[in-house]
Amino acid sequence: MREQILENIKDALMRADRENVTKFTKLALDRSVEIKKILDDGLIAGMEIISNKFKCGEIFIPEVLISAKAMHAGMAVLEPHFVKCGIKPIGKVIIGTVKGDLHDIGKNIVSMMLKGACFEIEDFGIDVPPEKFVEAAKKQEIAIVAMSSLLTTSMNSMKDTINALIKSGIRDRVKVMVGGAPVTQGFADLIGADCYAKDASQAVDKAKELLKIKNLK
Ligand code: B1M
Repeated sequence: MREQILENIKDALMRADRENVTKFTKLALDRSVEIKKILDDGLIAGMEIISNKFKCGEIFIPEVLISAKAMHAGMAVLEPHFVKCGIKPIGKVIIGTVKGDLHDIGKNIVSMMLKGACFEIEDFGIDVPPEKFVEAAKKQEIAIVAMSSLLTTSMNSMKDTINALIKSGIRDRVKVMVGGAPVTQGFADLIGADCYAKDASQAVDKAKELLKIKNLK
């Protein structure tokens, strides 16, 4: 039954059927399916199928966009259940998809899971220029600058942001985390980031590691 609900979420996402994505995501929660399972085996699994169809030229940008909206609808159902921390935030993270890049699904999942793990999050959204990260990090006490990129053409903006942090004299005050489909550990090392995470769960573990926090959630 639970497996069937996850199948239904995947299927609704593939059909870009927002209403049913919402309905089956709620139903999965009602049936006590673990949130991470709903995310991984329902929503993200559905988005992977969309990705493959897009890659093969079976579907095009408009269809991908509508499925992305359905994905956001499912995530909106899950979000309040992630954010049940109730203790003092363990550090502030500013997060955004870098300049030139409009992809935000993965970034939003990372943001949601970090929130759920008691980090305070300021999400700058998409197409975030280096100056915006730097300005925020100058004005407030920021623990981690977190950047997402989905395009090989936007990855260099991560390096530009790190350079801008160095130039403004605050690089030593913050940790930098990078991620996104084309990003690798090698790339993170090359640009001088403090850490790379391959998915949202790892982003939470690595964020805690960066701040040397253990045994929280
Ligand atoms: Co775009 N797109 N897209 N797209 N799109 C890709 C990325 C692409 C790989 C598809 C393909 O050709 N196979 C390709 C990039 C190729 C490349 O650079 N080498 C591509 C392209 C080319 C484009 C356009 C240029 C297409 C065009 O216009 N001709 C255009 C660019 C627009 C722009 O950004 N300037 C474009 C547009 C779009 C849409 C708007 C239609 C839509 C985005 C909607 C949205 O995000 N609101 C879209 C989508 C949906 C995709 C695919 C199909 C799916 C991406 C996704 O959401 N995956 C994608 C194909 C693919 O990635 N295989 C593709 C699901 C998501 C859960 O995974 O984002 O990887 P992901 O996030 C993961 C991890 O990467 C990680 O954790 C997440 C959760 O586990 N992670 C982090 C992400 N950020 C992290 C940050 C961290 C740590 C971990 O720390 C800070």
